[in-house]
Amino acid sequence: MLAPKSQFTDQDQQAVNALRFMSIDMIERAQSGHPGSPMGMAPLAYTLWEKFMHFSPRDPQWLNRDRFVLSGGHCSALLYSLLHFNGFDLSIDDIKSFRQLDSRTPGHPEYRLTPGVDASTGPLGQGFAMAVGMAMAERHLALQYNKPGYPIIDHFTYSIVGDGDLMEGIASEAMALAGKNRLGRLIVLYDSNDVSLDGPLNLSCNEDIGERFKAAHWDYQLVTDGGDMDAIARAISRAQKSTQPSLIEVKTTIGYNSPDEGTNKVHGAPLGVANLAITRENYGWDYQPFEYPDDVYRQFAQYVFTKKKRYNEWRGLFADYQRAFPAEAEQLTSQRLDIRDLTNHHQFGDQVSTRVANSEAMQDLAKRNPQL
Ligand SMILES: Cc1ncc(C[n+]2csc(CCOP(=O)(O)OP(=O)(O)O)c2C)c(N)n1
Repeated sequence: MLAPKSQFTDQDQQAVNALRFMSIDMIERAQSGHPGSPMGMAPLAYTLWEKFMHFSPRDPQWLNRDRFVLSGGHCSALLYSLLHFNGFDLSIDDIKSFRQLDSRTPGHPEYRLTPGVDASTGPLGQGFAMAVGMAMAERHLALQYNKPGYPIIDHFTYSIVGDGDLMEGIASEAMALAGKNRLGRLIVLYDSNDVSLDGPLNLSCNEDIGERFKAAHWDYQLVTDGGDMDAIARAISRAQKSTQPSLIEVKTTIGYNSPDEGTNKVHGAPLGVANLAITRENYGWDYQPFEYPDDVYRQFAQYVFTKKKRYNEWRGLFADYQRAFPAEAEQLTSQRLDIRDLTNHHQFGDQVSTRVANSEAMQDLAKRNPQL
């Protein structure tokens, strides 16, 4: 029997390698950074961004864009490469300024500093928890603002997490909350490379992650080959249909195709001149640092072009919504809070915990600000 035809072409593979080499080039130039995971997870990130995620590089704050949280912020070079190739406002000079003071490409991604970055990450586990919060926000906004015939909020929240993220306590707490609330529009891809900062993962952890997530009412899938983009795409398609939050564990190789692949040597240091030369050869990558073929730019541009359709449709739908429900539309897009119901619950000098006072203020605000 013939194997089913792949939906990915040689051009896709070259674009994946461009993500790898841009990440490597940035780290090499800065003489600082984490090349291993970007190299291992480039195929899964590419599949997610190009084949599934809805975004608009011209309108990075689009209200109904799919959210993306790179929980392991140390892998930022990969995120910046994705943003650059997908046409966000992040130039090759920004890329070359990786990890320099005042640049838009700091060592760990920062929300509001870099267009297209949805969350500041770095402390492991926190990005996972922020993704859970974003999925809860999506659910809340959809319930508050969608009207029959006007599904103005219906995006997915995606996150890529690593071994270190899932070891953190905060990730367990957020996992439980997401499972309990059946956040079906939350899809987490787990870059499962069995290597962490100080060596093999099993130095500190031999937990069955899949069983843990299943116990918390998540949908769990395993992709055994992190280079198999068709398998990754099938898993994401399936996860999109689940009414539970999804964890897709993708087995990858840290520093894939470099001399020290599969070890912590490639976790947090530049490859170095000698190993980089071998890596270039292994990939057949004949380009100079920061030189990427036009074909690669064209390949990304094609995907970005196809994303315009949904964006434009949404703009049309939202324009109708604004006419039909002007008050709701204004509330949803306003950056201001209506503070008319904010009242003094206490006299100066009262003994009241900040937790209680905060809760009272939030409840007051929520009366006139259902977008909160
Ligand atoms: C809470 C927290 N503790 C420690 C660190 C330092 N740190 C950065 S990356 C890393 C290892 C992460 O391992 P993994 O998720 O497997 O990443 P990979 O080795 O695959 O790049 C550590 C311990 C951190 N960023 N946050």
